[in-house]
This record gives sequence, structure tokens and C-alpha cells, in this order.
Amino acid sequence: MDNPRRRRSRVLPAAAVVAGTALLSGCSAEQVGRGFLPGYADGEVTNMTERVTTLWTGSWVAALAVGLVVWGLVLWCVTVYRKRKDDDVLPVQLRYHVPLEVMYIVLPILMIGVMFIYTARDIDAISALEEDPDVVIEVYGKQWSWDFNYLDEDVWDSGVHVEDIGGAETPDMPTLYLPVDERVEFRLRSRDVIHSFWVPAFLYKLDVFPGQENVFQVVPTREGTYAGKCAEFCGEYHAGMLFNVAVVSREEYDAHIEALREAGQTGRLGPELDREHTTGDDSSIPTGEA
Ligand SMILES: [Cu+2]
Repeated sequence: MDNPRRRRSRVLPAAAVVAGTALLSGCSAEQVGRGFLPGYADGEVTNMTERVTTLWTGSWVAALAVGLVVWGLVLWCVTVYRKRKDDDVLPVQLRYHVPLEVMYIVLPILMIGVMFIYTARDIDAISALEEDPDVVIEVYGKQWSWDFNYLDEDVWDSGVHVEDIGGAETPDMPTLYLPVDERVEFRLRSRDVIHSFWVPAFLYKLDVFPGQENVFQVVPTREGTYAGKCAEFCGEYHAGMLFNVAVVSREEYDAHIEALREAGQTGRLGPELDREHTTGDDSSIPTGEA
């Protein structure tokens, strides 16, 4: 029968298992507050990361609240209307309840509407382009590395096509330098197939298409080195398509540009290096300039 003491004895170990799992998995309050997105306690990585994190945590808190209500209703029905002893007649199998059915339609539309409004607001802010970015970087994705053209400085850097990611040597990863607290415009192009430019710590990625230029802007706000990768499966060595992003002071940035110039890496690694069967005609590609 319904013995409250026995019920408690089952609830307590379950709660202990949940708490124990949370502790063992090493999740701190700070990580939970960020919804387990990458991030740092000592500052936001870009001008957009706080917005993205808030949208993410807001979404899952809302989803969890809806989930709790739904699970609660399910459990309530299962418990209250369960089959009892000597209860061997099926309940009515079909019933109409128009107000309830209207609710089934209206409530989900409202919930999706709320998510839509916040998402549209944030996508708008994140993809906004300003007239005069401080730094313009042209990025070429290629099987399987990256070329970076620092367009304002007329220098370039290039990653070696990685072909032995399983080998003992670590791939020769290019490092993209960005000055902290300055607005950077990325112009993304591909030399061959579809890639995706992803710096996980920026909480943003954008696909890279052959024959098209995709543009976004961001202001890195925290000095540090971040991992970057290709996020679109692009062939055999896709996993080796890695790079680093170094967000540094203006002085360090200038010094790095100077070093590239001294190494003779002046000019631009342009569309002439695209793979032949894709478009080599620069004029057909919109430049992204306003
Ligand atoms: Cu790729």
C-alpha cells in the first residue's frame, strides 16, 4: 500500500545519485550558469558571447520549465488514473474537449513565438555590419587548411595542407592574430568545397562557400589564444583543418604584421589559388563592401 516512509527511502537515494553525478562531473556553478558553453570567468571573449550565452541559457531554462510542467502532468495522470485492483473495464477511449484542443494549438504557437522573437533579435544584432571595421581579414578555406589575408596591411599567412593528422607530428596550424577591442570584419571564401569557419570560444560560426563571400564582424574583448576549426565535413582530412586565434594587444598585433612582412609574406593569396574547376573569376564574387 501507500507507505510514505518507503516512498521517501526511494526518493533520497535518487536525489543523492543526481547530486553526486553533478559533483563528480566537475561542473561548477559558473559552468552551469553559462549552460556549459565555452567561456572564462575573467571576461567575455567577444562583444557577442554574453548575448549568445543569455539566449542559450534562457532557452534551456524555459524548455526545462515547460518540461517540468509536462512531466508533472504525465506523472499525475499515470498515478491518479492508474489501473486499480478489480478495475477491469477500459475507460472511455475517445473524448472531445474543444477548449483543451484549442489550448494544444495556441500554447505551442505562443512558446515558439517567444523563442522566435528573442532569436531573431539576437541574430539581428550578431550579424549586423558596421561601415568602418578597424581590421579586415579575408579568410580562405581550402582542403585542408586556411589562408588569411590581412587586407589593410597587405600581408598574408597560410596553413599547410594537413595530410597526416594521425602521425606523430602535430599539424602545422596557422595562427590568426587579432587586436583586442577592435572591430574585425571577416570575409570568408573557399578555394574548393564548403567549409565552416568556427572559433568555438566566439560562440559563432559561419559557413564558407566556393563562389560566394560570407561576411561577419566581431569585436574580440579578451586577450588569449583560442582554438579554431572547420565545422563542415569537407573531405578526408577535415579533422586536421585547424587553426589558432591569438587575440593580442595592438602593439603585439603590429609586431606580428611586421614579422609577416619581413618574412616576405606581402600581397594577397587571392582567387588565383582556387582549385581550377571552381570559379577563378574574382569579379563574379560580391566583395562584401557596403
Ligand atoms: Cu573544411
